[in-house]
Amino acid sequence: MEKKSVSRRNFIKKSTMGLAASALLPSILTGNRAFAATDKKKMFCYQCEQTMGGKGCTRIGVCGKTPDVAALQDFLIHTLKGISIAAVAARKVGISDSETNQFTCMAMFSTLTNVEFDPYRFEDLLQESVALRDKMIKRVKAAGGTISSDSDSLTLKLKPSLEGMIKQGKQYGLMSVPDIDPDLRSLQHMLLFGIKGMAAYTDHAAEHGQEDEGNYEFIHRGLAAIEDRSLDTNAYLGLVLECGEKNLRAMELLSLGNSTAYGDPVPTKVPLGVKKGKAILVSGHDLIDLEAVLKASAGKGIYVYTHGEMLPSHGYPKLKERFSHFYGHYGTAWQNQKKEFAKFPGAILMTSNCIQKPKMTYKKNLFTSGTVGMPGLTHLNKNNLGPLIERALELPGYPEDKKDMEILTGFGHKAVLGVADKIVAGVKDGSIGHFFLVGGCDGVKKSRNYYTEFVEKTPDNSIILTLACGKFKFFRHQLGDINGIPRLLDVGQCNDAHSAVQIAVALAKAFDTDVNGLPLSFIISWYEQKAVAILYSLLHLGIKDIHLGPTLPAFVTPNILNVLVKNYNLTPIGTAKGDLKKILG
Ligand code: FSO
Ligand code: SF4
Repeated sequence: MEKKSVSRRNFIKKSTMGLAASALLPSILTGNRAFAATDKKKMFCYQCEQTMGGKGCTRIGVCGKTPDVAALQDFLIHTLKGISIAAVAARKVGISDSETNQFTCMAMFSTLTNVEFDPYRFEDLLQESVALRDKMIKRVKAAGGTISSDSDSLTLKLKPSLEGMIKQGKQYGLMSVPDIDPDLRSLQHMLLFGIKGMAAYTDHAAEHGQEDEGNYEFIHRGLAAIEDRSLDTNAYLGLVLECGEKNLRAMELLSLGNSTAYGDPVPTKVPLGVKKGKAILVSGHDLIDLEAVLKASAGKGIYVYTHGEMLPSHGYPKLKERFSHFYGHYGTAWQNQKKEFAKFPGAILMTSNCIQKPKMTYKKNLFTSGTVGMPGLTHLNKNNLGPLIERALELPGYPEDKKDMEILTGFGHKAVLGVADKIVAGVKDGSIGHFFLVGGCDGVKKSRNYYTEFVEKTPDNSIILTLACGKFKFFRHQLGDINGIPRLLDVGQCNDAHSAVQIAVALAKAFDTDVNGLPLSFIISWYEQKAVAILYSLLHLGIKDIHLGPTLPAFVTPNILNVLVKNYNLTPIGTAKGDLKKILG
């Protein structure tokens, strides 16, 4: 494979140049004028759990995505299918292009829920996408290869204006292929959303220089397959499971990147209180950007706090040891940011999803980096954090120390397996009766309180592994310990599902069984497409009896759900009490 030629960080967003993008938007981008009054369905998106009415967002996204941005995202995905068809042909003649591979992942990532809301960013991505496609087609032809597909994703030309691209993009909505069998469409969308999640992890891992040609090959083959009208349901089911397999590898690479850079996570106490002084809050998943913030803010009287999915970063020894101003954790999960960011007395950096449209009260304090973006916010990169630091110094910070409890994080697979003998002995002598993995995403719905209640009701002789932002439903709970092992173990971010799998596989080995033979239950909460990819990884591993909630994906038809129920006994969550009774007998 060719060496990396570009970094996604080289891409300068228009908002980076100091333009408040929202102020520049023509009315077509901010109002409803782009669409005929009779057109009630201005968009269609059902990729996440909070989709309107459990069916689909058709007028505006519950997440705030506008019909214009939805059209641009759909259009971008379509052009990426063109790149993918060309990339599949290119590999047949020995060409794999690093720039195209990385671009595909970064562009896919920008279409995940709560990532990129800036239409101008999609204009740039579309132009880059079509340029890369054309370059790839030329290279295939020059190498004697052939591209036989008749998909217009290979030939379409972009309209010259953003307004034109929005209109053009309307043709490529999720429901745009007429007369397609609903089960086939369901599987195509399952594949698309899984690839989106996998692409996000692949993009993060590539930042660390951790890449695998096999994953890029799959992403292109999978996206190209969605344009292939000859495939049947079995072929798509196979690709969905392969997506799960490749996603495990993507998460492994990210885990490797993080621990190579910052050490293997170790159990670490994280204060929930605050220190007197100026303050910066870092949210999202990107540890490289967090490190850059720590470097840029050192020696300036600023304390750095984590928010949301950034909590497990405290467990990485090389971050904790090097930066004494890396203090504690503030707030909970993404859906509470409007309330929590408004009260934070410092500057805030969002390094990945999930961003929400900011309130005026804290808009000037909020910055974005990486793939995430929002019109009107200043986008930064790790080499240019000046505006974040300046804003933190302008804002009051905390006037005095305030104590609160401490919580524990840093229970990656190496830390947990370091006490494997104690765990095995505990299971053998009956002091540990069951393991639960209660993890995944948090979200707005009240029905997510199931996860809090579930954890509260688990028996005292059970261990709870948790990961991702779903942990904020119970992260302050004091569950005690079993023979010195805390009952609540924070394995990490959503991508650390890889670590949880390592723990499960090692325990299965110790007990001479498989993961399904362990006293281990998976209680998963999903929200966006990374969680979708993780679910496929668990299915690929053959894990059965997964309890999934708070609702099932709208993009899975009853027939496809039946297949998952029949083969994996995938179960929607019921009541905490009822499910626990069923599980424990
Ligand atoms: Fe949460 Fe958002 Fe980590 Fe997701 S912050 S919901 S699965 O983006 O990535 O768990
Ligand atoms: Fe609706 Fe979710 Fe799509 Fe946003 S990402 S438009 S909330 S389905």
